[in-house]
Amino acid sequence: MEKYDHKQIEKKWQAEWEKSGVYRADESADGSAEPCLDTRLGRGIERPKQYVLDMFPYPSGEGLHVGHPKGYIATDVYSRMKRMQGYNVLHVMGWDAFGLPAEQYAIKNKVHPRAAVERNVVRYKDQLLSMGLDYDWSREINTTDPEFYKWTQWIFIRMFEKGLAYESFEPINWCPTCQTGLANEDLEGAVCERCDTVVEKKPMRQWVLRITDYADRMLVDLEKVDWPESIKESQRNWIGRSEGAEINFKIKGSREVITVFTTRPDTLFGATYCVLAPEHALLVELKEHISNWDEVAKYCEDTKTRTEIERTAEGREKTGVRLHGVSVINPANDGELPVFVADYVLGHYGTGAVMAVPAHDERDFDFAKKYELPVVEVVQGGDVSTSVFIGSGALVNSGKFDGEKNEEVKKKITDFVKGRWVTKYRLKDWVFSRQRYWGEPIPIIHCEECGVVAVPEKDLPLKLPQVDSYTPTGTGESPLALIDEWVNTVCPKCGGPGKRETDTMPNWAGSSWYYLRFIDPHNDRTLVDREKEKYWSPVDMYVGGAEHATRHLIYARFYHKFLYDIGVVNYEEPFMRLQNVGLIIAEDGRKMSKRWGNVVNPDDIVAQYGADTLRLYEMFMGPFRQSVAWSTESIIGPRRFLERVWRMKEKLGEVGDMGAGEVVLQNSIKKVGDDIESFGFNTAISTLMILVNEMEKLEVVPRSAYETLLKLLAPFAPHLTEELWSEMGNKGSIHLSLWPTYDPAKCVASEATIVVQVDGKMRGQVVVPADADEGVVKGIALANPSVSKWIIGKSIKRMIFVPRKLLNIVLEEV
Ligand code: ANZ
Ligand code: ZN
Repeated sequence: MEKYDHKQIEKKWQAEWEKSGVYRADESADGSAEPCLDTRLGRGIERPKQYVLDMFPYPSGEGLHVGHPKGYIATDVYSRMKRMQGYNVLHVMGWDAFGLPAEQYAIKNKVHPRAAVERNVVRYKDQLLSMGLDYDWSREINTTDPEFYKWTQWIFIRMFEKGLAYESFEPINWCPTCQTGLANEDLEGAVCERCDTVVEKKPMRQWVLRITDYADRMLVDLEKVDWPESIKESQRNWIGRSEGAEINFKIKGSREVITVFTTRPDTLFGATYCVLAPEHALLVELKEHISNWDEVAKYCEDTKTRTEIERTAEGREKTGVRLHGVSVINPANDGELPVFVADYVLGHYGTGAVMAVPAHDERDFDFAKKYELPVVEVVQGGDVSTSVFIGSGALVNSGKFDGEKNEEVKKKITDFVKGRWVTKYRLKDWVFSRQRYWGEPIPIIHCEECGVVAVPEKDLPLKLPQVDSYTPTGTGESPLALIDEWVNTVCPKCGGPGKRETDTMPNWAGSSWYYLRFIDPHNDRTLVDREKEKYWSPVDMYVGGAEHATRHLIYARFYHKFLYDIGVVNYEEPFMRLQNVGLIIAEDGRKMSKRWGNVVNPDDIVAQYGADTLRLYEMFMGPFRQSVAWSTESIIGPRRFLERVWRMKEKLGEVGDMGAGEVVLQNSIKKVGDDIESFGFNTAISTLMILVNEMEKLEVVPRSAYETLLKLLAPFAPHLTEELWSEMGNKGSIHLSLWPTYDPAKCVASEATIVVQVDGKMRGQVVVPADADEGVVKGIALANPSVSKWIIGKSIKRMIFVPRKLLNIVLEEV
């Protein structure tokens, strides 16, 4: 009997699929009134569309390691099942190739970024192809392709026309290492996300997108999407909507007022001082009144280089300076209060000024202790002489409001002092300028006569010029500023001399809308055909890392809503379902990285064990969302499993039935389908393993049962199943065959949840078929990383098994 030889099978089928185009999306329904039909059962049934998408990669110089494809394999399994179930599937791949990493790689390796990207794309694509992924490669896109970034620039111009892209001169985050301005989303705490350098605040001219205009819709529409709750919650926090009051405090002896923003107007009677942010414009206006101006001015100057994260860090010692000669009147009780400047109050949130209530606000409490300011309790329930009280309770020291519940007087007190009830957001406008070479040029021309003018649409794409030196200038200008022939141009409005904008876009620009271009990748008239878009959008299933929660996923939703408003797209949200992929970490428990020398290259695994084994292993390692450690040793398990499926063909018979195993078969059809649908790939695979155990007990394996097994396994092991399917004499690809259906009557709900103990301590739970024996339960339990981590490296002495309930694994003593 010939052995399972992945080397022969895999390359052969990859070439065959490429030739026959099995994974091409059916375009017959694109932009036409005709539905797309499934005729596999003879009569035509309408095929619903299914758009499955991966967060497309930046093709790095190092190529893929085994951690990268985990998400791609998952969407591949998912889209294969969907295709077999009769969906018209769109599953696509492209390259997010602009941005700092590509540029830094190019500088380090002394190649032009374009050449580096081209080379890396070839390598990435080869690697993905070797894994048998079912992408429709006829739709491949690359964000650095002028035909693509023409539309990235086009969107910018539309935003500019609507007043959503504007020039600003405010201090922004500046990374001294990367030598570029950055958005808040590019920071990890106080440091640059790319290079870990502490960022500075630097005043400079830049382009900014008015994402805050969409804050509310982005918040409300989270209800419309089926995303992990944790991701929705990070977006809610990032957007940071807060309701509260704006209240005016009159400045004594002046006509000016300090307007504060507070979410706790109920504590107004307990305010004992006010604080202005160092950036607050009133400070300069009050200069005449401030007797210690020099001290104040120095404090403000010193604040400039400190980031917000630093300023608001919990537990950081509070600092500030009192404004001598300035005081304000509390509108609730006419009390006279001192005023400070302190950097724990931020210039860009609320009104840049607060009323401080030390009894009920942590930061104010710390500050008041340090500067010996009074603490006045107004909400009962704690002991404010020793600690701050932030709970709720009845009011005291609050005039006519005494005795009322604090929660209920917020609006009443606001009205009492003629305040305004308002909504504020933490989200900031998006700093969109980068002073780097490798990005989309911002399509703007500066003219002395006309001001800022957009590049006319007919001149798009505005191509990135070839340069000799693309290293940053260090002056805060992009390298493009050094190319006179490029900078000097004609104003499209008046024909006079103009200068091109030299900043480029951030690497998030292309990824904010790329998913639309896959729908219509070769359209040179519009970004995407509206009818095609209507058919394919929104993305039904989107898979990628959770680290994108407050970056790419915020930006893309903003872009999408804008495109909706200008009539480019038909739906308000881009991604209906989202699944987060857990990391694969290295065997040593660290992140896989060249730096640690612990990288496993998928090419080696594919060569030695085959792509099908790699795929099965990655889906079996543990729950999809969790991070798991790679173990080259464990790959042999999935490989042996495939060999067993391969050998089973020797026992095939045309007739015969599964006998008692029929229930297992029926259950497996249901469970594998349900599990793939919910991204429970590891349990789908255990189900298949149980089914194979059952089938191996038979003298003769019925052909129909074997075919069902192959179909259920096909999404995970597409090459092996295709080979066996064709050997059995079937016409056409197994990947276009009908997904098996089950008979609910024959499929008893017979599962049991078994508690797994190691040396008597509970280490996990596994779901198994109710009649599973000790061996089966052991196999499933050991596949569970939370159990196996207690066992690795030790030997099992004996096991105590209580059917349907418990498995206790007792280890040898060491
Ligand atoms: C008085 C007060 C009393 C406050 C109290 C809180 C508790 P969120 O929920 O994040 O919106 N605040 C307002 N503007 C600020 C700024 N620019 N920089 C720093 N802090 C600022 O927080 C709103 C609260 O944060 C406001 O309510 C204000 O302090 C402070 F017992 O006002 B509060
Ligand atoms: Zn940096």
